[in-house]
Amino acid sequence: MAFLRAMAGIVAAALVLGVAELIAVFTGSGSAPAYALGATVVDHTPDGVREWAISTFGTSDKAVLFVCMGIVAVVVAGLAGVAERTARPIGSVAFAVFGVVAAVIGAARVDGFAGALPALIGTAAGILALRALTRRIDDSADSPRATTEPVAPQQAAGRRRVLGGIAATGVLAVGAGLAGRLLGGARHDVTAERETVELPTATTPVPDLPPDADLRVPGLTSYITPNSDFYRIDTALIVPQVSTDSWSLRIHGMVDQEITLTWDDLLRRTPVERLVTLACVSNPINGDLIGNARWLGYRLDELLAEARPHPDADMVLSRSKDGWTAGSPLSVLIDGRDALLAIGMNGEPLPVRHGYPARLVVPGLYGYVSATKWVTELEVTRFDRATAYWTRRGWSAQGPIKTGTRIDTPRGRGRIPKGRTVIAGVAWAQHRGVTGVEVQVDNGDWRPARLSTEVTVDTWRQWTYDWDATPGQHTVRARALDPTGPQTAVSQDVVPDGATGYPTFTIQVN
Ligand SMILES: Nc1nc2c(c(=O)[nH]1)N[C@H]1C(S)=C(S)[C@@H](COP(=O)(O)O)O[C@H]1N2
Ligand SMILES: [Mo]
Repeated sequence: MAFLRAMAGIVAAALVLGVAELIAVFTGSGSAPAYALGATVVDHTPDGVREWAISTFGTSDKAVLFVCMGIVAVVVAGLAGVAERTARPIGSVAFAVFGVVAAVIGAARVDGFAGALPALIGTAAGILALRALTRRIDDSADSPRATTEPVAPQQAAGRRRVLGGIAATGVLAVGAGLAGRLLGGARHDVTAERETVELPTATTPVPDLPPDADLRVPGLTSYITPNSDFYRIDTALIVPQVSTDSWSLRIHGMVDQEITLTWDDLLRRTPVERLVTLACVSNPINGDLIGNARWLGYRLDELLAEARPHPDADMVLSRSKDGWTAGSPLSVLIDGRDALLAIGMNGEPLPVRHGYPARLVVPGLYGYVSATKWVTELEVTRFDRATAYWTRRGWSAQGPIKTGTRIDTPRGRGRIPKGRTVIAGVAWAQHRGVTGVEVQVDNGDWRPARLSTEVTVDTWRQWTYDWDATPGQHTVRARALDPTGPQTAVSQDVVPDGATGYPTFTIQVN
Protein backbone atom coordinates (compact mmCIF):
# COMPACT_ATOMS: atom_id res chain seq x y z
CA MET A 1 0.00 0.00 0.00
CA ALA A 2 2.85 2.40 0.72
CA PHE A 3 3.86 2.16 -2.92
CA LEU A 4 0.34 2.99 -4.12
CA ARG A 5 0.16 5.88 -1.65
CA ALA A 6 3.45 7.24 -2.96
CA MET A 7 2.17 6.90 -6.54
CA ALA A 8 -1.01 8.74 -5.57
CA GLY A 9 1.09 11.59 -4.17
CA ILE A 10 3.23 11.75 -7.30
CA VAL A 11 0.35 11.78 -9.83
CA ALA A 12 -1.51 14.34 -7.71
CA ALA A 13 1.60 16.56 -7.76
CA ALA A 14 1.85 16.05 -11.52
CA LEU A 15 -1.75 17.21 -11.75
CA VAL A 16 -0.84 20.38 -9.80
CA LEU A 17 1.84 21.23 -12.36
CA GLY A 18 -0.21 20.15 -15.40
CA VAL A 19 -3.27 22.19 -14.46
CA ALA A 20 -1.05 25.14 -13.51
CA GLU A 21 0.62 24.95 -16.93
CA LEU A 22 -2.81 25.12 -18.57
CA ILE A 23 -3.91 28.13 -16.49
CA ALA A 24 -0.59 29.83 -17.28
CA VAL A 25 -1.62 29.94 -20.94
CA PHE A 26 -3.92 32.77 -19.88
CA THR A 27 -1.88 34.37 -17.11
CA GLY A 28 1.54 34.28 -18.84
CA SER A 29 4.18 31.56 -19.04
CA GLY A 30 6.19 33.27 -16.30
CA SER A 31 3.49 32.39 -13.78
CA ALA A 32 3.65 28.59 -14.18
CA PRO A 33 5.00 27.28 -10.85
CA ALA A 34 7.69 25.08 -12.45
CA TYR A 35 9.08 28.13 -14.20
CA ALA A 36 8.51 30.66 -11.40
CA LEU A 37 10.16 28.41 -8.80
CA GLY A 38 13.04 27.55 -11.14
CA ALA A 39 13.66 31.20 -11.91
CA THR A 40 13.61 32.02 -8.19
CA VAL A 41 16.14 29.27 -7.53
CA VAL A 42 18.33 30.64 -10.34
CA ASP A 43 18.17 34.17 -8.92
CA HIS A 44 19.15 32.95 -5.44
CA THR A 45 21.75 30.32 -6.23
CA PRO A 46 24.96 31.03 -4.33
CA ASP A 47 27.87 32.04 -6.59
CA GLY A 48 29.97 28.98 -5.82
CA VAL A 49 27.19 26.61 -6.82
CA ARG A 50 26.45 28.60 -9.95
CA GLU A 51 30.11 28.59 -11.02
CA TRP A 52 30.28 24.88 -10.43
CA ALA A 53 27.06 24.34 -12.41
CA ILE A 54 28.23 26.43 -15.38
CA SER A 55 31.67 24.82 -15.46
CA THR A 56 30.29 21.29 -15.03
CA PHE A 57 27.18 21.40 -17.20
CA GLY A 58 27.95 24.40 -19.44
CA THR A 59 24.92 25.54 -21.36
CA SER A 60 22.84 22.56 -20.15
CA ASP A 61 22.83 24.02 -16.62
CA LYS A 62 19.11 24.81 -16.95
CA ALA A 63 18.18 21.30 -18.00
CA VAL A 64 20.12 19.97 -15.01
CA LEU A 65 18.29 22.40 -12.72
CA PHE A 66 14.92 21.14 -13.95
CA VAL A 67 15.95 17.51 -13.51
CA CYS A 68 17.10 18.20 -9.92
CA MET A 69 13.86 20.06 -9.14
CA GLY A 70 11.94 17.13 -10.67
CA ILE A 71 13.69 14.61 -8.42
CA VAL A 72 13.00 16.69 -5.32
CA ALA A 73 9.36 17.09 -6.39
CA VAL A 74 8.90 13.33 -6.90
CA VAL A 75 10.41 12.50 -3.49
CA VAL A 76 8.41 15.15 -1.61
CA ALA A 77 5.16 14.28 -3.42
CA GLY A 78 5.71 10.57 -2.75
CA LEU A 79 6.22 11.24 0.97
CA ALA A 80 3.13 13.44 1.04
CA GLY A 81 1.13 10.59 -0.51
CA VAL A 82 2.45 8.07 2.02
CA ALA A 83 1.53 10.36 4.94
CA GLU A 84 -1.98 11.21 3.70
CA ARG A 85 -5.02 9.43 5.21
CA THR A 86 -8.72 10.11 4.72
CA ALA A 87 -8.98 11.12 8.37
CA ARG A 88 -5.54 12.77 8.57
CA PRO A 89 -4.79 15.04 5.58
CA ILE A 90 -1.06 15.58 6.24
CA GLY A 91 -0.16 15.27 2.57
CA SER A 92 -2.88 17.73 1.55
CA VAL A 93 -1.52 20.23 4.05
CA ALA A 94 1.94 19.82 2.48
CA PHE A 95 0.40 20.43 -0.97
CA ALA A 96 -1.38 23.53 0.35
CA VAL A 97 1.84 24.93 1.82
CA PHE A 98 3.59 24.39 -1.51
CA GLY A 99 0.65 26.01 -3.32
CA VAL A 100 0.74 29.14 -1.18
CA VAL A 101 4.52 29.53 -1.58
CA ALA A 102 4.29 28.99 -5.35
CA ALA A 103 1.38 31.45 -5.56
CA VAL A 104 3.33 34.15 -3.73
CA ILE A 105 6.34 33.61 -5.99
CA GLY A 106 4.13 33.59 -9.11
CA ALA A 107 2.44 36.80 -7.99
CA ALA A 108 5.80 38.45 -7.39
CA ARG A 109 7.09 37.50 -10.86
CA VAL A 110 3.99 38.21 -12.95
CA ASP A 111 1.62 41.07 -12.21
CA GLY A 112 -0.09 40.29 -8.93
CA PHE A 113 -3.16 38.12 -8.51
CA ALA A 114 -3.12 36.68 -12.05
CA GLY A 115 0.38 35.39 -11.38
CA ALA A 116 -0.89 33.48 -8.32
CA LEU A 117 -3.73 31.74 -10.17
CA PRO A 118 -1.86 28.83 -11.82
CA ALA A 119 -0.40 27.70 -8.48
CA LEU A 120 -3.71 28.15 -6.61
CA ILE A 121 -5.94 26.39 -9.13
CA GLY A 122 -3.34 23.69 -9.82
CA THR A 123 -2.91 22.99 -6.09
CA ALA A 124 -6.67 22.81 -5.56
CA ALA A 125 -6.93 20.20 -8.33
CA GLY A 126 -4.00 18.27 -6.87
CA ILE A 127 -5.47 18.21 -3.36
CA LEU A 128 -8.86 16.99 -4.69
CA ALA A 129 -7.08 14.20 -6.57
CA LEU A 130 -4.96 13.24 -3.57
CA ARG A 131 -8.04 13.14 -1.31
CA ALA A 132 -10.01 10.99 -3.77
CA LEU A 133 -7.15 8.56 -4.38
CA THR A 134 -6.39 8.26 -0.65
CA ARG A 135 -10.06 7.51 0.07
CA ARG A 136 -9.94 4.65 -2.45
CA ILE A 137 -6.71 3.33 -0.95
CA ASP A 138 -8.07 3.56 2.62
CA ASP A 139 -11.29 1.82 1.53
CA SER A 140 -9.48 -1.06 -0.11
CA ALA A 141 -7.06 -1.36 2.83
CA ASP A 142 -10.01 -1.61 5.23
CA SER A 143 -11.45 -4.62 3.39
CA PRO A 144 -10.79 -7.90 5.22
CA ARG A 145 -7.43 -9.35 4.42
CA ALA A 146 -7.39 -12.95 3.23
CA THR A 147 -4.01 -14.44 3.97
CA THR A 148 -4.53 -18.12 3.27
CA GLU A 149 -7.05 -17.95 0.46
CA PRO A 150 -6.49 -16.39 -2.94
CA VAL A 151 -6.99 -12.62 -2.99
CA ALA A 152 -10.51 -11.84 -1.92
CA PRO A 153 -12.56 -10.59 -4.88
CA GLN A 154 -13.57 -7.49 -2.92
CA GLN A 155 -9.95 -6.59 -2.25
CA ALA A 156 -8.94 -7.12 -5.86
CA ALA A 157 -11.75 -4.83 -6.98
CA GLY A 158 -10.59 -2.16 -4.53
CA ARG A 159 -7.07 -2.40 -5.82
CA ARG A 160 -8.28 -2.04 -9.38
CA ARG A 161 -10.21 1.08 -8.42
CA VAL A 162 -7.04 2.54 -6.89
CA LEU A 163 -4.88 1.74 -9.91
CA GLY A 164 -7.55 3.08 -12.26
CA GLY A 165 -7.71 6.31 -10.28
CA ILE A 166 -3.95 6.72 -10.32
CA ALA A 167 -3.76 6.06 -14.06
CA ALA A 168 -6.61 8.48 -14.80
CA THR A 169 -5.01 11.21 -12.72
CA GLY A 170 -1.69 10.66 -14.47
CA VAL A 171 -3.30 10.90 -17.90
CA LEU A 172 -5.14 14.08 -16.89
CA ALA A 173 -1.93 15.61 -15.56
CA VAL A 174 0.08 14.88 -18.69
CA GLY A 175 -2.79 15.97 -20.93
CA ALA A 176 -3.24 19.28 -19.12
CA GLY A 177 0.50 19.92 -19.10
CA LEU A 178 0.94 19.17 -22.80
CA ALA A 179 -2.11 21.20 -23.75
CA GLY A 180 -0.78 24.10 -21.68
CA ARG A 181 2.63 23.89 -23.32
CA LEU A 182 1.25 23.66 -26.85
CA LEU A 183 -1.32 26.44 -26.45
CA GLY A 184 1.10 28.66 -24.57
CA GLY A 185 3.82 28.04 -27.12
CA ALA A 186 1.57 28.79 -30.06
CA ARG A 187 0.34 31.94 -28.39
CA HIS A 188 3.70 33.41 -27.47
CA ASP A 189 6.25 31.84 -29.80
CA VAL A 190 7.94 34.38 -32.11
CA THR A 191 9.94 31.87 -34.16
CA ALA A 192 7.54 32.11 -37.11
CA GLU A 193 7.42 35.91 -36.94
CA ARG A 194 11.22 36.04 -36.96
CA GLU A 195 11.31 34.15 -40.26
CA THR A 196 9.36 36.95 -41.91
CA VAL A 197 11.51 39.84 -40.67
CA GLU A 198 13.40 41.63 -43.40
CA LEU A 199 16.50 43.32 -42.11
CA PRO A 200 17.42 46.78 -43.38
CA THR A 201 20.73 47.11 -45.24
CA ALA A 202 23.69 48.62 -43.49
CA THR A 203 25.34 51.84 -44.63
CA THR A 204 28.68 50.26 -43.84
CA PRO A 205 28.46 46.49 -44.18
CA VAL A 206 31.38 44.36 -43.08
CA PRO A 207 33.74 44.08 -46.08
CA ASP A 208 34.91 40.68 -47.29
CA LEU A 209 37.37 39.18 -44.85
CA PRO A 210 41.04 39.60 -45.75
CA PRO A 211 42.83 36.43 -46.80
CA ASP A 212 44.25 34.65 -43.78
CA ALA A 213 41.69 36.11 -41.37
CA ASP A 214 40.63 32.48 -41.05
CA LEU A 215 43.55 30.03 -41.22
CA ARG A 216 41.25 26.99 -41.55
CA VAL A 217 43.42 24.67 -39.52
CA PRO A 218 41.74 21.36 -38.58
CA GLY A 219 40.55 21.51 -34.98
CA LEU A 220 40.83 25.31 -34.80
CA THR A 221 37.72 27.41 -34.09
CA SER A 222 36.49 29.32 -37.14
CA TYR A 223 36.95 33.10 -37.18
CA ILE A 224 33.19 33.71 -37.38
CA THR A 225 31.05 31.61 -35.07
CA PRO A 226 27.89 30.27 -36.76
CA ASN A 227 24.72 31.26 -34.88
CA SER A 228 23.92 27.63 -34.12
CA ASP A 229 27.30 27.19 -32.38
CA PHE A 230 27.29 30.49 -30.51
CA TYR A 231 27.40 30.04 -26.76
CA ARG A 232 24.29 31.00 -24.85
CA ILE A 233 24.30 32.34 -21.30
CA ASP A 234 21.36 33.96 -19.56
CA THR A 235 19.11 33.58 -16.54
CA ALA A 236 15.97 32.95 -18.63
CA LEU A 237 14.40 29.51 -18.06
CA ILE A 238 11.87 30.18 -20.80
CA VAL A 239 13.34 32.17 -23.67
CA PRO A 240 11.46 35.50 -23.68
CA GLN A 241 9.20 35.80 -26.71
CA VAL A 242 9.12 39.45 -27.74
CA SER A 243 7.37 40.34 -30.97
CA THR A 244 8.50 43.31 -33.04
CA ASP A 245 4.97 44.75 -32.65
CA SER A 246 5.16 44.83 -28.89
CA TRP A 247 8.87 45.74 -28.68
CA SER A 248 10.05 49.23 -27.86
CA LEU A 249 13.15 50.74 -26.33
CA ARG A 250 12.73 53.52 -23.80
CA ILE A 251 15.74 55.71 -23.08
CA HIS A 252 15.10 57.59 -19.86
CA GLY A 253 16.50 58.55 -16.46
CA MET A 254 19.12 61.29 -16.27
CA VAL A 255 18.40 62.67 -19.73
CA ASP A 256 17.01 65.95 -21.08
CA GLN A 257 14.91 64.23 -23.69
CA GLU A 258 13.28 60.91 -22.90
CA ILE A 259 12.82 58.83 -26.09
CA THR A 260 10.90 55.70 -26.99
CA LEU A 261 11.82 53.84 -30.16
CA THR A 262 9.51 51.29 -31.77
CA TRP A 263 10.55 48.64 -34.28
CA ASP A 264 9.21 50.81 -37.12
CA ASP A 265 11.24 53.76 -35.82
CA LEU A 266 14.33 51.56 -36.03
CA LEU A 267 13.59 50.47 -39.59
CA ARG A 268 13.46 54.13 -40.64
CA ARG A 269 17.07 54.57 -39.50
CA THR A 270 20.16 53.17 -41.16
CA PRO A 271 22.06 50.50 -39.31
CA VAL A 272 25.76 49.68 -39.44
CA GLU A 273 27.32 46.23 -39.46
CA ARG A 274 30.30 45.32 -37.27
CA LEU A 275 32.33 42.29 -36.23
CA VAL A 276 32.52 41.95 -32.45
CA THR A 277 33.78 39.08 -30.29
CA LEU A 278 31.46 38.63 -27.32
CA ALA A 279 32.77 36.96 -24.17
CA CYS A 280 31.29 35.79 -20.89
CA VAL A 281 32.91 36.69 -17.58
CA SER A 282 32.24 33.08 -16.49
CA ASN A 283 34.46 31.71 -19.25
CA PRO A 284 37.13 29.61 -17.54
CA ILE A 285 40.67 29.28 -18.94
CA ASN A 286 40.37 27.25 -22.16
CA GLY A 287 36.56 27.58 -21.95
CA ASP A 288 34.20 28.12 -24.85
CA LEU A 289 31.92 30.90 -23.58
CA ILE A 290 33.21 33.25 -26.27
CA GLY A 291 32.15 33.78 -29.88
CA ASN A 292 32.57 36.12 -32.82
CA ALA A 293 29.73 37.37 -35.00
CA ARG A 294 28.76 39.98 -37.56
CA TRP A 295 26.24 42.26 -35.83
CA LEU A 296 23.79 44.55 -37.61
CA GLY A 297 22.63 47.38 -35.42
CA TYR A 298 22.28 51.02 -34.49
CA ARG A 299 25.07 53.02 -32.88
CA LEU A 300 24.35 53.54 -29.19
CA ASP A 301 26.34 56.79 -29.12
CA GLU A 302 23.89 58.27 -31.64
CA LEU A 303 20.78 57.03 -29.83
CA LEU A 304 22.08 58.26 -26.47
CA ALA A 305 23.07 61.64 -27.92
CA GLU A 306 19.46 62.19 -28.97
CA ALA A 307 18.36 61.67 -25.37
CA ARG A 308 21.05 64.13 -24.12
CA PRO A 309 22.39 62.46 -20.95
CA HIS A 310 23.13 64.73 -17.97
CA PRO A 311 26.83 65.49 -17.40
CA ASP A 312 26.85 63.83 -13.96
CA ALA A 313 25.47 60.49 -15.26
CA ASP A 314 28.06 57.72 -15.54
CA MET A 315 26.08 54.48 -16.08
CA VAL A 316 23.55 53.09 -18.51
CA LEU A 317 21.42 50.44 -16.83
CA SER A 318 19.96 48.34 -19.62
CA ARG A 319 16.95 46.20 -18.79
CA SER A 320 15.51 43.20 -20.61
CA LYS A 321 11.90 42.18 -21.13
CA ASP A 322 12.31 39.64 -18.31
CA GLY A 323 13.75 42.13 -15.85
CA TRP A 324 17.46 41.26 -16.07
CA THR A 325 19.81 44.25 -15.91
CA ALA A 326 23.36 45.20 -16.93
CA GLY A 327 25.23 48.35 -15.90
CA SER A 328 27.61 49.77 -18.53
CA PRO A 329 29.86 52.79 -18.13
CA LEU A 330 28.26 55.62 -20.15
CA SER A 331 31.75 56.82 -21.15
CA VAL A 332 32.47 53.45 -22.85
CA LEU A 333 29.22 53.51 -24.82
CA ILE A 334 29.96 56.95 -26.28
CA ASP A 335 33.77 56.84 -26.73
CA GLY A 336 33.51 56.06 -30.44
CA ARG A 337 33.71 52.27 -30.30
CA ASP A 338 31.02 50.26 -32.10
CA ALA A 339 28.59 49.84 -29.21
CA LEU A 340 25.36 48.68 -30.85
CA LEU A 341 21.70 48.13 -30.36
CA ALA A 342 21.86 44.98 -32.49
CA ILE A 343 18.99 43.45 -34.48
CA GLY A 344 20.95 41.12 -36.77
CA MET A 345 23.52 38.37 -36.23
CA ASN A 346 25.54 36.92 -39.11
CA GLY A 347 23.06 38.15 -41.70
CA GLU A 348 19.90 36.96 -39.95
CA PRO A 349 17.52 38.53 -37.44
CA LEU A 350 18.81 37.78 -33.94
CA PRO A 351 18.02 34.19 -33.00
CA VAL A 352 15.35 34.17 -30.28
CA ARG A 353 17.86 32.73 -27.77
CA HIS A 354 20.28 35.52 -28.57
CA GLY A 355 17.87 38.37 -27.86
CA TYR A 356 15.31 38.71 -30.67
CA PRO A 357 14.31 41.29 -31.68
CA ALA A 358 17.00 43.56 -30.17
CA ARG A 359 19.99 43.36 -27.83
CA LEU A 360 23.10 45.30 -26.91
CA VAL A 361 26.62 44.42 -28.06
CA VAL A 362 29.56 46.42 -26.70
CA PRO A 363 33.12 45.64 -27.84
CA GLY A 364 35.46 45.21 -24.87
CA LEU A 365 32.91 44.61 -22.10
CA TYR A 366 31.90 41.20 -20.75
CA GLY A 367 28.31 40.26 -21.54
CA TYR A 368 27.12 40.57 -17.93
CA VAL A 369 27.77 44.33 -17.91
CA SER A 370 26.71 45.14 -21.45
CA ALA A 371 25.11 42.56 -23.74
CA THR A 372 21.47 42.75 -22.63
CA LYS A 373 19.27 40.51 -24.79
CA TRP A 374 15.53 41.23 -25.35
CA VAL A 375 16.44 44.78 -24.31
CA THR A 376 13.56 47.19 -23.72
CA GLU A 377 15.01 49.96 -21.57
CA LEU A 378 18.13 52.07 -21.22
CA GLU A 379 18.11 54.01 -17.97
CA VAL A 380 20.78 56.67 -17.78
CA THR A 381 21.90 56.75 -14.15
CA ARG A 382 24.94 56.57 -11.86
CA PHE A 383 27.00 53.67 -10.46
CA ASP A 384 26.34 55.01 -6.95
CA ARG A 385 22.58 54.87 -7.51
CA ALA A 386 21.92 51.67 -9.40
CA THR A 387 23.21 48.10 -9.07
CA ALA A 388 22.80 45.61 -11.91
CA TYR A 389 21.75 41.94 -11.64
CA TRP A 390 25.17 40.29 -11.26
CA THR A 391 26.75 43.10 -9.29
CA ARG A 392 24.10 42.58 -6.62
CA ARG A 393 25.29 38.96 -6.51
CA GLY A 394 28.94 39.65 -5.86
CA TRP A 395 30.38 40.29 -9.31
CA SER A 396 32.35 43.42 -10.10
CA ALA A 397 30.41 46.52 -11.19
CA GLN A 398 33.04 47.08 -13.92
CA GLY A 399 33.64 44.31 -16.44
CA PRO A 400 36.23 45.12 -19.12
CA ILE A 401 37.24 41.97 -21.03
CA LYS A 402 40.68 40.69 -20.06
CA THR A 403 43.25 39.78 -22.68
CA GLY A 404 43.30 36.03 -23.07
CA THR A 405 43.88 33.04 -25.28
CA ARG A 406 42.63 29.51 -25.68
CA ILE A 407 44.41 26.45 -27.06
CA ASP A 408 42.06 24.53 -29.39
CA THR A 409 44.31 21.78 -30.72
CA PRO A 410 45.87 19.27 -29.94
CA ARG A 411 44.48 19.89 -26.44
CA GLY A 412 42.17 17.07 -25.46
CA ARG A 413 43.85 14.48 -27.64
CA GLY A 414 45.26 11.90 -25.26
CA ARG A 415 48.38 10.99 -27.25
CA ILE A 416 49.88 12.07 -30.53
CA PRO A 417 52.64 10.65 -32.74
CA LYS A 418 56.03 12.36 -32.66
CA GLY A 419 56.98 14.82 -35.37
CA ARG A 420 55.54 18.07 -36.71
CA THR A 421 52.39 19.02 -34.82
CA VAL A 422 50.29 22.13 -35.27
CA ILE A 423 49.31 23.79 -31.99
CA ALA A 424 46.54 26.30 -32.65
CA GLY A 425 44.04 28.50 -30.84
CA VAL A 426 42.37 31.88 -30.62
CA ALA A 427 43.39 35.01 -28.72
CA TRP A 428 41.42 38.12 -27.81
CA ALA A 429 41.97 41.58 -26.37
CA GLN A 430 38.80 43.36 -27.42
CA HIS A 431 39.23 47.03 -28.26
CA ARG A 432 42.97 46.94 -27.55
CA GLY A 433 43.93 44.37 -30.17
CA VAL A 434 45.99 41.19 -29.99
CA THR A 435 49.58 42.04 -30.91
CA GLY A 436 51.07 38.59 -30.45
CA VAL A 437 50.75 35.08 -29.07
CA GLU A 438 53.59 33.07 -27.58
CA VAL A 439 53.90 29.36 -26.88
CA GLN A 440 56.04 27.65 -24.29
CA VAL A 441 56.87 23.93 -24.21
CA ASP A 442 58.06 22.38 -20.92
CA ASN A 443 59.20 25.61 -19.27
CA GLY A 444 61.42 26.46 -22.25
CA ASP A 445 61.57 29.86 -23.94
CA TRP A 446 58.40 31.63 -25.00
CA ARG A 447 58.31 31.52 -28.80
CA PRO A 448 56.08 33.57 -31.12
CA ALA A 449 53.13 31.90 -32.85
CA ARG A 450 51.93 32.88 -36.32
CA LEU A 451 48.82 35.07 -36.17
CA SER A 452 45.88 35.32 -38.55
CA THR A 453 45.40 38.71 -40.19
CA GLU A 454 43.87 41.23 -37.81
CA VAL A 455 40.38 42.16 -38.98
CA THR A 456 39.55 44.62 -36.21
CA VAL A 457 40.82 45.21 -32.66
CA ASP A 458 37.37 44.18 -31.46
CA THR A 459 37.62 40.58 -32.66
CA TRP A 460 39.74 37.60 -31.80
CA ARG A 461 42.66 36.34 -33.88
CA GLN A 462 43.64 32.77 -34.60
CA TRP A 463 47.20 31.59 -34.10
CA THR A 464 49.22 28.52 -34.97
CA TYR A 465 52.58 27.21 -33.83
CA ASP A 466 54.59 24.44 -35.46
CA TRP A 467 55.94 22.11 -32.87
CA ASP A 468 58.40 19.31 -33.46
CA ALA A 469 57.01 16.93 -30.85
CA THR A 470 59.55 14.57 -29.29
CA PRO A 471 58.58 11.35 -27.50
CA GLY A 472 57.61 11.72 -23.85
CA GLN A 473 55.16 13.74 -21.79
CA HIS A 474 55.01 17.46 -22.52
CA THR A 475 53.31 20.49 -21.06
CA VAL A 476 52.38 23.31 -23.40
CA ARG A 477 51.34 26.84 -22.44
CA ALA A 478 50.22 29.85 -24.45
CA ARG A 479 49.80 33.54 -23.72
CA ALA A 480 48.40 36.48 -25.66
CA LEU A 481 49.94 39.92 -25.88
CA ASP A 482 48.19 43.26 -26.28
CA PRO A 483 49.79 46.71 -26.63
CA THR A 484 50.52 46.70 -22.87
CA GLY A 485 52.46 43.40 -23.00
CA PRO A 486 51.71 39.76 -22.19
CA GLN A 487 48.50 38.79 -20.39
CA THR A 488 48.98 38.18 -16.69
CA ALA A 489 50.37 34.82 -15.54
CA VAL A 490 48.53 35.06 -12.22
CA SER A 491 45.79 32.42 -11.99
CA GLN A 492 42.47 33.85 -10.91
CA ASP A 493 39.02 32.28 -10.91
CA VAL A 494 36.16 33.81 -12.90
CA VAL A 495 34.62 35.58 -9.88
CA PRO A 496 34.44 38.60 -9.55
CA ASP A 497 35.64 40.00 -12.88
CA GLY A 498 36.95 37.25 -15.17
CA ALA A 499 39.55 34.45 -15.09
CA THR A 500 43.26 35.08 -15.67
CA GLY A 501 46.24 32.81 -16.20
CA TYR A 502 47.82 30.87 -19.05
CA PRO A 503 45.96 28.05 -20.81
CA THR A 504 47.90 24.81 -20.54
CA PHE A 505 47.68 21.24 -21.70
CA THR A 506 49.71 18.12 -21.12
CA ILE A 507 50.13 15.51 -23.80
CA GLN A 508 51.83 12.17 -24.34
CA VAL A 509 53.94 11.93 -27.51
CA ASN A 510 54.83 8.50 -28.83
N1 LIG B 1 18.22 39.44 -20.81
C1 LIG B 1 19.44 38.93 -20.55
N2 LIG B 1 20.48 39.33 -21.29
C2 LIG B 1 21.72 38.82 -21.06
C3 LIG B 1 21.93 37.90 -20.02
C4 LIG B 1 20.81 37.50 -19.24
O1 LIG B 1 20.92 36.69 -18.30
N3 LIG B 1 19.57 38.03 -19.53
N4 LIG B 1 23.19 37.39 -19.81
C5 LIG B 1 24.32 38.17 -20.31
C6 LIG B 1 25.56 37.43 -20.30
S1 LIG B 1 26.22 37.05 -18.78
C7 LIG B 1 26.25 37.13 -21.45
S2 LIG B 1 27.80 36.47 -21.39
C8 LIG B 1 25.65 37.37 -22.77
C9 LIG B 1 25.64 36.12 -23.61
O2 LIG B 1 25.04 36.36 -24.84
P1 LIG B 1 24.68 35.14 -25.79
O3 LIG B 1 23.82 34.20 -25.02
O4 LIG B 1 24.01 35.72 -26.98
O5 LIG B 1 26.00 34.49 -26.16
O6 LIG B 1 24.33 37.83 -22.67
C10 LIG B 1 24.09 38.79 -21.67
N5 LIG B 1 22.75 39.26 -21.83
MO1 LIG C 1 28.20 36.18 -19.09
